[in-house]
Amino acid sequence: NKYKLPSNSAMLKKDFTFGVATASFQIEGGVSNRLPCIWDTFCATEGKIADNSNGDIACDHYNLWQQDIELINSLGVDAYRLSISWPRVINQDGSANQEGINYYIQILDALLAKNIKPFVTLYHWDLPQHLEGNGGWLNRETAYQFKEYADVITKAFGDRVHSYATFNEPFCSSYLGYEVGIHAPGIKGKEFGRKAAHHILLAHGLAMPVLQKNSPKSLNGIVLNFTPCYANTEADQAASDYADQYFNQWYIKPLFDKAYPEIINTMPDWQQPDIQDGDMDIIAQPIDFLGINFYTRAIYTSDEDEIYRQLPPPAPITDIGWEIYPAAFTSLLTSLNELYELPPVYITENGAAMADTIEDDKVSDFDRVNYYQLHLNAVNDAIEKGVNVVGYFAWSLMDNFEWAEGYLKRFGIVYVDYKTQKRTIKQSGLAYRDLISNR
Ligand code: GBH
Repeated sequence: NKYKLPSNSAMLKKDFTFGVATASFQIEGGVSNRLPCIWDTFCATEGKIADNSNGDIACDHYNLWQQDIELINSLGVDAYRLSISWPRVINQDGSANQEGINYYIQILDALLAKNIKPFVTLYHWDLPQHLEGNGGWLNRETAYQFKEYADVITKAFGDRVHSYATFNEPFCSSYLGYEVGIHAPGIKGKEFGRKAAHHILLAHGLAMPVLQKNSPKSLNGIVLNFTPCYANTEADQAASDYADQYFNQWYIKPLFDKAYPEIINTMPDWQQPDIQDGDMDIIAQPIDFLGINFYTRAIYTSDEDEIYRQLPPPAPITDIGWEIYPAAFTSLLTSLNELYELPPVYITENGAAMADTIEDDKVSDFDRVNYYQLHLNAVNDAIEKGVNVVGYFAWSLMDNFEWAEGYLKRFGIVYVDYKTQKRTIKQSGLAYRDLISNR
């Protein structure tokens, strides 16, 4: 129940950042103090969430934030990654909601008082519902609304924030939300995913100069998720490459190369994003850091209709069915490092849904401890191979609302009893605390 890294590991040096991460909709609750968002609506739609739950209370972090910051502090982390609920801080007319802004300022000040660096994500999927009413991310105008929101927030927060990320995982918002519809707003159709993705990337590019101007001292960038693509046979390699372009490179290539992957040229008109003159230059703004979220890999085979088809993940898998394959983490980092001129990299999320055994006041999660050990090693290997990884955040600080899985899947290094809202640090959390304090 201890994490071990080589004693000369760069991850054990003072300037490497260890943190924990959460997202607003997944932990806050406090629903009556904000405008509705697309996840409220999605949860209210029968059959969308595995346990028919919603985010009305979640971890009640809206009320329990002080004790949660004590908890974060007790883990000894250097940094805390949180997200801002757009519908809590901006009114329907676009003006600032001072009550919502003050809520976050209290949190930021409490973190700073404990020497914990705030890493703030502006968009972790909770789009204000009224903007979805105007087309959401299918409407180019939403990108300009996001820029305004970024302007209000960065002015209000002043110099409190160590790092801003514009978006968390544009892949999830666009593909899962607007193409396969298993996430809010639940829109389905191959004609929508790429269009939504383009407007999200445009919003990122429009907001970057605003962040740099209003918050010049913070590290400003974006968080992307990657699910590296594999093939079992030579014959399946082309299908796997296509999937990689479609699911992974689509979101990073425009940031560095001002272009979407080659496969865009083979896609029919009705699937094409609406790219206007200058858009690709706007998207490719310089970023101070790149956030990378990694959980698993995926194996593809060729398919006549869809070009690629994902094969069922082989064992070992986590509670949510994702394969445990840490070698993909190392090769992802080294391959991105070869493909692009990367700024410093933060691992902004990594973690696992695993079963917990609760006995008295002890929560045992040996499989999660093992997952973290394997993936910390994988990051260390990438650093040894020359990738400039400067920080690592565990997903997640505590069990929370796991999107379409509701409260059934637990990713926390802290256990949450949803009846009492009691938090108990799991074995995996205690091991994380020890790793950090023994540096
Ligand atoms: C993150 O998304 C989110 O940022 C966070 O809010 C969330 O709680 C956390 O992960 C856990 O889900 O079908 O085997 O190919 C991660 C999203 C996870 C999407 C892996 C693609 C592929 C699984 N990605 N998934 S597989």
